[in-house]
Amino acid sequence: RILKEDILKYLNIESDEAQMQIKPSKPTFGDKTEPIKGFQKAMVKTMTASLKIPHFVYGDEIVVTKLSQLRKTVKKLPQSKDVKLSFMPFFIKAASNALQRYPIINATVDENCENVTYKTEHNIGIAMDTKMGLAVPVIKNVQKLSIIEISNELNRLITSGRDGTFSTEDLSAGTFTISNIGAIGGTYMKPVIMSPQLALIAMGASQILPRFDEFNNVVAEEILHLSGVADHRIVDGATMARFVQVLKKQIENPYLLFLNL
Ligand code: CAO
Repeated sequence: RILKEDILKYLNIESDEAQMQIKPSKPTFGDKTEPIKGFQKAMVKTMTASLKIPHFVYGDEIVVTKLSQLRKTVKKLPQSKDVKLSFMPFFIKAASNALQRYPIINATVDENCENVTYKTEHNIGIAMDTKMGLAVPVIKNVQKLSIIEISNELNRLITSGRDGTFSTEDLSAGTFTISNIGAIGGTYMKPVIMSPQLALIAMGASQILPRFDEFNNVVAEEILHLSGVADHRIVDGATMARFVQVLKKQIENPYLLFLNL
């Protein structure tokens, strides 16, 4: 059962403010027309362009039991009391490690689909639900950052999203995107590529579910579902599947994030 407090926690807002946001807005009488502007206008342009691309969707489940335990252990450390370490910095690092092995996933394509550019920087866009609407700020050069550095940069961008203070630089030069829709809720998604990028992954909400262990005993595991999409003109299903399997292995065995084996 999802408690109201859980929803408030996910939304990260105070209860009075939440009352306003969770309750459906009061019915108004008469139709209302308003101009499409700002981030929504950008969404019209980018999503219309993206949906012209032949996408394929690929999904898998990821066991995050060990990652959750790691987060709980880190949270208890006195030196981490000022660090807000959600699942995201781990997902971002795992994606970057996997991108190193599959550079075609971190490439862009030109408008007429004649040239592919392999990018050296892992500039990972984060789909973000901000008060202005959907924004995709970018964490630059993830391949050079530690998980704590990624977390600090993510939290800076979350604050900018909340305050409406993104710079143009924050919103540009993405080479791959992650959408953590699970922070709000939901299991599966069919995401849309951020053209000219070639792939994107979306993470669902983690759930405790029964699974079999190696001795065929039923055990409780924390599981989330990943839904990935790729531009099928350039990326084939097998490459995307291999990329996701590397990423999945890193998330399921978090020590691999540091060793990147
Ligand atoms: N499953 C379960 N719990 C999750 C979760 C998931 N997939 N993702 C986050 N959570 C938990 C976090 O662990 C945190 O709990 P604790 O405080 O106990 O650690 C809580 O939810 C709040 O997380 P958060 O939202 O503050 O932080 P985040 O780094 O996980 O996510 C951001 C940041 C920006 C990705 C997220 O806030 C957001 O905007 N998500 C929506 C993305 C979106 O709109 N996608 C759609 C794109 S297409 O329109």
